Amino acid sequence: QMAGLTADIHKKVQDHPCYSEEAHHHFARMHVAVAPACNIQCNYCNRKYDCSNESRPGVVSEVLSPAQAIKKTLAVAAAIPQMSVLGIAGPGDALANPARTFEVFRELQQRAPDIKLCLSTNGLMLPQYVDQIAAANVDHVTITINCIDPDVGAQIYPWIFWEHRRVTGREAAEILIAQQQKGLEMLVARGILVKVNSVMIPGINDEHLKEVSRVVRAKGAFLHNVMPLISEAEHGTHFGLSGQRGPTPAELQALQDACAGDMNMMRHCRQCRADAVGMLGEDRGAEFTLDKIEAMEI
Ligand code: CLF
Ligand code: SF4
Repeated sequence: QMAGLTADIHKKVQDHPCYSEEAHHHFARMHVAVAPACNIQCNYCNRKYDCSNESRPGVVSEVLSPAQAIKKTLAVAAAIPQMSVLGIAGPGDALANPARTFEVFRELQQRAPDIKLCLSTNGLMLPQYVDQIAAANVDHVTITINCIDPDVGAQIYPWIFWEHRRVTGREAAEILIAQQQKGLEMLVARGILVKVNSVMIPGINDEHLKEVSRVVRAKGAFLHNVMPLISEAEHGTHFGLSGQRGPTPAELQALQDACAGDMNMMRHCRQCRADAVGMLGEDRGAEFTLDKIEAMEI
């Protein structure tokens, strides 16, 4: 599946547990929850919980200051030798909290240059920050792209916050889609590896995601990760409360197979929390709570 990579790309993916199926058996990732604000509303999100663009809804992460996040990262890196990647993936949107996000990246680049930096975003502010992302040595960016058709998007995103005002409906989806696609092209042009996450929402974007997959591949995305909508009513999301169902495992796999004709598919995503620590599927966060970290000498 990953055959034929250039040496440069191989180097970038070989120790990233999300970008390489093989690497996830040997390398760990961690997230620091430094990004509380968000600039859009997704119908599959409950804003009280973590960003479900990148993670499983229904869990809440303790928000850290940049200084606390840096200390935590250094502590985890010292304790878990397999820890190769630091990601910022919420609990809101990394680029809706740019000062906090880039402070963490800048400091870590100085103090722990071996740790790969990873960023996950809804893409709304991506074009404005591509230069800063490249300057921060971030090699891996995930954009959540659920549609390229604004009529589909209007059913997923009730509003976005754009240029100091709230924009709703089809117009909101149009702006978000344009920003995501432009951001993708700009990242690819700078040699940054892009993973596209898509949330599969039966009856809304499931058929459409095949076209999304073709388009993002044509623009140079490296990997596509189709994740199932999680819509239990207790998560309190719009979709959950309105009775929208998530896909069955068979439906998810059929769509992943259909998209796989076009590009590398990620099939080992564990929908991690915004404060996840450890190997994929493992959560060692309880060993690194704030009180424990504050007590450590780093
Ligand atoms: Fe984190 Fe995401 Fe980077 Fe990985 S997670 S910011 S790319 S380091 Fe990975 Fe977790 Fe799936 Fe995300 S398994 S939810 S794809
Ligand atoms: Fe929620 Fe993430 Fe969507 Fe923002 S981008 S509304 S935090 S799922």
